[in-house]
Amino acid sequence: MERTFAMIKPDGVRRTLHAEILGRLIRKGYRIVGLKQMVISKELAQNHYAEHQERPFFGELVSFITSGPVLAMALEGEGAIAGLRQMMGATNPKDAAPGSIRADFATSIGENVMHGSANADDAARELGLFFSSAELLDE
Ligand code: FUP
Repeated sequence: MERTFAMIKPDGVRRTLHAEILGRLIRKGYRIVGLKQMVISKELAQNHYAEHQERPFFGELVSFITSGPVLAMALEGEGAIAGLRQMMGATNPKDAAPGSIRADFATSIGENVMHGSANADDAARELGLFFSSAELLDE
């Protein structure tokens, strides 16, 4: 069993895509072990996206992700890290596989509806940034 961090970004929350996206994740078989709608602080955003801090889009990325509430999730399931990435599709919605969340709901690379941890190290780091262990269901 793996755990991964997922998040509906402010564009997806503003568009009330909660049920659509949670429905897909639950039907896939993932267990929602943590869930909260929250506004990300600038500090948390900079930490979460630290790997991009030298990139030209970093300022816009931080300002977008803090622009309104996100829905933060901890998901559990077999192969959940890679499986979620497959369900999300490529970062740029124009390259995302047909039927993926980004292909179906997003048009812009900056506002691409959803985040999912890229690998096991990121999953552990991001789950720790967003959730305390008391907020997560037991295994
Ligand atoms: P992903 O793991 O698919 O979310 O993609 P990245 O970690 O590469 O990028 C994180 C976020 O930075 C993306 F969701 C959107 C933003 N981004 C841009 O705005 N422009 C880019 O060229 C690349 C990423």
